This record gives sequence, C-alpha cells and structure tokens, in this order.
Amino acid sequence: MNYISNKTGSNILSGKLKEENMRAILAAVKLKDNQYFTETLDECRNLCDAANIEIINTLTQASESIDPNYAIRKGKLEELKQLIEDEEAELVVFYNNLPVTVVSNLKDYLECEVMDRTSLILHIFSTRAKSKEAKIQTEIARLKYDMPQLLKDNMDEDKQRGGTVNNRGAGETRSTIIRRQMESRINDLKVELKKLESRKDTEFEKRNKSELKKVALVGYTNAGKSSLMNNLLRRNEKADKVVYEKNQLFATLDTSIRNITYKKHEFLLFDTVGFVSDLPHGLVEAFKSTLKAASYADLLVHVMDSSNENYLLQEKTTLDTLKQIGADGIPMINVYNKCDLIIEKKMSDGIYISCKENIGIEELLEKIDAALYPKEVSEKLLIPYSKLSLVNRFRNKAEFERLEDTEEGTEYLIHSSKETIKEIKKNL
Ligand SMILES: Nc1nc2c(ncn2[C@@H]2O[C@H](COP(=O)(O)OP(=O)(O)OP(=O)(O)O)[C@@H](O)[C@H]2O)c(=O)[nH]1
Ligand SMILES: [Mg+2]
Repeated sequence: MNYISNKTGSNILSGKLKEENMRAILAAVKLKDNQYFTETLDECRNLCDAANIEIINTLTQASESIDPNYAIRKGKLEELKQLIEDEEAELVVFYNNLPVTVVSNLKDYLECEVMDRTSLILHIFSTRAKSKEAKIQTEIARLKYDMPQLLKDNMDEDKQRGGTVNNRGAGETRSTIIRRQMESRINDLKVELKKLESRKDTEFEKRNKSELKKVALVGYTNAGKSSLMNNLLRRNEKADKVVYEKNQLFATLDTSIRNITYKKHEFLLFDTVGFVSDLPHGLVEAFKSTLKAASYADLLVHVMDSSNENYLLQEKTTLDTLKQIGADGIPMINVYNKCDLIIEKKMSDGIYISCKENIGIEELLEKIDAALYPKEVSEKLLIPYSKLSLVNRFRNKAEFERLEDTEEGTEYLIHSSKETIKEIKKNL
C-alpha cells in the first residue's frame, strides 16, 4: 500500500486552495522583539493574495512567546473560534511558523483548516514551479514539511488500531511504513535533482569557458529583476531571449543566464529567484543550488522596488538572505527600480531606474561596466588632516602612496578606479 501521493506530498489543503478562493482569518502572535511586525504582517497578506486566499479579518496577540499548545492564549483562542463562525471562514492562516503539534491542536479545537507561514510559502512555490528542477525542489521541501504531521496523525491511528498493519512485516506500523516511503521518495527526488544539476553545471561550464564576468540580479520578490533582465536583452536586440516577468510573488523560481554586451564588454547576467523574509529553512535547503547562483557572481545588482512602502524591510531581507547563502562579500550596486511610480528620491547610495520607462538604465550599465572593468588611474591628492579617516575607509578600494606632509594635510598618490577617485574627491 502506498500512503503518499508522488506529487506534492500529502497535503490535501494545497489541492483545495488551487481550485477556489478561500475565505480566511489571518492570526498573528506579535513577539516582543519583532520590530518589523507591521511590515511583515503586510507581507503575509501579500503572500495570501498570491495564494488566492482572501483575508476577511485579522486577529493579533502581543506576547513574549508562542503558546506551546495553541500558539495564542485561551481568551484569544475563543475569540478566534467565534470569528471563524461569524465570518464563515474556511481557513486560518498563521503569520508565524508553528510546530506541528500546535497546528494539529488548532485544527482540532477550531474545527477548521490551519496553515502556518511555511505551509503558505510552500503552497505558492508548488503552484508556481514550472521547470522540472523547481518542481522537484518544491516537492522535497513539501515532503520534509509534511512528514512530522503525517507521522503524528498515523501514530495516533496506530494507537487506536492497536499496532501493526495486517500482512506486513512483524512490528510494522502505518507510521513506520509511511516514514520509509517518504524517506525513499525524498532520496529518489534528490538523485533526480543531482542529475539535473550536474547537467546544468556542464552547460554552465561550457558558457563560462570564455571566463566572462558574472553579474547576478538579486532582490526581493516582485522588485523587477526579470524586467531589468528583459530590458537589457531588448537593448541587445535579443527580444527572443526574454524571461518570464509578472506582477506576482515568486514569478521566477529558476535561475536564467543570458549574455549581455555593453561597449564591447560582454558579461553573463543571472536572473535569480526572489527573496521573502524568513524564507523557510526547508525551502532554502531544497533550493540551495538555485539560490546559490548569486554566490558565484563577480558583481551583484540589488534590485529594489522604490515604490513599495516596505522597501527598507525588503532591503534587509535581501541582505540577510545573501548572508545566508554566502554571497554577502560580493561587490554590489543598489538599484531603486520603478522610479516612474515615485515622487521623492530619498536614497543616495544607488541608482534610480525604471525598467518600464527606460530611465537610468544607461547609467546602470555604465556602473556595471566600471565595476567589472575598473579603469586604473593614479592621481595626486592632498587629504586634509581632518579627513585622514578616508584613507582607512577606502583602503579596500584604493592604494594610498604617501608622498609628503604639508601644512594643510598629507599628499598621496592614489591608485584606483576613476569611480573610487571620484568618490574620494566627493568626500574631501
Ligand atoms: N511601474 C513599473 N513597474 C515595473 C517596473 N519594473 C517592473 N515592473 C513590474 O513589476 C512586476 C514584477 O516584475 P518582475 O520583473 O517579474 O519582478 P521580479 O523581481 O523578477 O519578481 P520575482 O521573479 O517574483 O522575484 C511586473 O508587473 C513588472 O511589469 C518599473 O520600472 N515600473
Ligand atoms: Mg523574476
């Protein structure tokens, strides 16, 4: 008997959600040290929207910790139950990640479907995945997530039935069979994934033979990475090579690589999967090879949606995720996209662009080119004594050759790129 479906694990809820728009209550525990609660709650609403879940009411509770039995305390739990009845909700989405036992307790008590944050993201990934690789990665994550719940349910059933399954090996219970089947399915999927990855590696090595520089577009989901890739492709008259772009979270779940030429310089451009705060660990594990693409780059272009009011959280999310995948030491250009939608340009550490209206793209290409092929120059500069900290600040970008001390300051011969010299001069 096969207890697991060989598609997306056991989750019956996923199947239901695909077909119809579900009415749901969003429940959240606001932990004391969560300074981005409002923004991440908004993000959770967007995730629900992406999953075709209609949030009809929200219930929050401030607390020091997540209640080990029901996530929220008794009073709020009663309130939630009443709300489900009043609003005729079919589902409760929890903003937090919850232990399996808590989800199970909530389902029993509320007599309603309950989904936590990881489950929600997994559901979106499973509906978005198009390539074989993305599908396998999602299924591995789904199976791993589902396993404890499925085992728990079947252990309970084993207890009720009083032990072993008929006609099976001695002592073999439903839960042992399920564990074996799930582990075997995960292993098969991993083998299949390895094969796909090694084929991709060979393809990548071939493309990389010319030792072209690699530039990766990274950033929060829906910021406009694929749109930027497509804009650059159209400039290169490669409209036939465009990638999928859409106003939805996680439109891209596979890395795409394209050759871009600018001023006789050619480089490889990577469009990567977008990030979201607290990407579930299982997904990061399963999507490691896809997420890792950014960590091989010579340069990162961090695409942000400047029109999104939560862009600071989104920026933090990207920086945290880059750290998680070991890509935080790579030089980076900040790009504030969708500037056609904003009035005020507040940031000074990057370039404002619009993929839609073709604004700032030439300047960005110029920056990418300068970063990939720094033009080495040497220039004499007098740094006032009050500004000597600049030497330390720019130590990694420029070589400072000390010439002489004068009344006003120290004279240096500075070897660096034009960009950096310009930056130093701006600070004098
Ligand atoms: N107004 C405006 N919309 C833009 C601009 N750039 C992209 N968009 C829109 O933003 C939405 C998301 O664009 P994508 O390029 O798919 O975003 P992404 O970063 O690749 O998203 P994921 O693949 O989900 O991580 C699309 O509807 C685009 O048309 C822009 O400069 N201005
Ligand atoms: Mg994309």
